Amino acid sequence: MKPLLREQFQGAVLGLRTIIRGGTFFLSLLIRYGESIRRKTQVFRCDSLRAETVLYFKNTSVAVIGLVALLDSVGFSQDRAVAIPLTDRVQLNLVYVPGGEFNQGSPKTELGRKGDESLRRVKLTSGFLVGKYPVTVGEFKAFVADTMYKTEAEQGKSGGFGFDGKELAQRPNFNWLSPGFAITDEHPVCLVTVNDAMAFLSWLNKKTNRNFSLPTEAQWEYACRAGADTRFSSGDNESDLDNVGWYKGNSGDGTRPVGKKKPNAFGIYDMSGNVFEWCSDVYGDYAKGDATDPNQRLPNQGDKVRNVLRGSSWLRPADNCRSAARYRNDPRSRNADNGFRVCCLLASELDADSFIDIDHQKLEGKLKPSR
Ligand SMILES: [Ca+2]
Repeated sequence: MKPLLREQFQGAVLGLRTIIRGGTFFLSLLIRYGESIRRKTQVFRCDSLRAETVLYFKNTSVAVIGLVALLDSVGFSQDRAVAIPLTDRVQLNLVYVPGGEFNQGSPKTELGRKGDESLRRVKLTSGFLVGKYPVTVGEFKAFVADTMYKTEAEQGKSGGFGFDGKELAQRPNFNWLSPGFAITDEHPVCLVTVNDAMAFLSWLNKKTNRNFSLPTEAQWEYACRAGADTRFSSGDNESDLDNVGWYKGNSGDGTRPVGKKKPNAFGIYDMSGNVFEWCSDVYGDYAKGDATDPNQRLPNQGDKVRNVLRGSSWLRPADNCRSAARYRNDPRSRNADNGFRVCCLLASELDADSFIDIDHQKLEGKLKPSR
């Protein structure tokens, strides 16, 4: 879908590798040169000069080794991007997110905070791959072309909730192909229900022999924050949100093509705003205390079963786009600001490597740079 981006990415990795190799070569020269000076100074028995020279080269070597390691680690994390071909033109881009711990929810002092965001420490024991973007119209088209799938908004007679120029309203002709505003293949798919998302995921799993799912609410927030405890992944202010997300304040009347704002620290785009994203959890209060790999299966007592939606949308104000903000809806609801993002839990880092090797090979064969 984005061959140019892919080439830029490969170019960056190649550049980094060249720097690392060049740095290593330079280091070996330094060591050899240092050795010859050391020998010479020994000959002249200039002990203090010798000691200084040795110290200098020792420190330089440590600095260069550190720099090489740093560059290498950057190259390593960049390598953790995966692209899976869906057709000969369309690819699904994924980012590797390592397991870890984070503070889910928001502190009581956070501006715009709601009562259902109680702070807790969450541990995610496994790394996972997550969509670099929300699933796009182009990617959803690939699925529909293969399966002739009809979304829930297309199945009945009442249609979905599209944008009527003022607000979301239900009309028979509103569906993922006609949400009430202009879209291209690069826009996030919207007007999809949980069942629609699950149908896409089961097609993807058959196609790739993997185990894709919707992210859990905790995986989603961890991936969204990318290490940031601020209101948005990019900072605390509305201007920070403007850098990373499409919301009511900057989007106009509709979704926007994915990947046009800045990514977060994990390299993931459009988490805040653009479309809400379905999560696998049923909405309910967070359980008290710390949690490991939480995935809520039961609603609060007396509540209907509703699925969690995260990230908010083009239709909502900044507060709703905070990383901790939670929303929920009937899993069958079909709105022009609801979409989803894929997730694939990995058993180990090794699993990520096998994924990357295989899919890069597939990619080389199937996606020609000329396209
Ligand atoms: Ca989003």
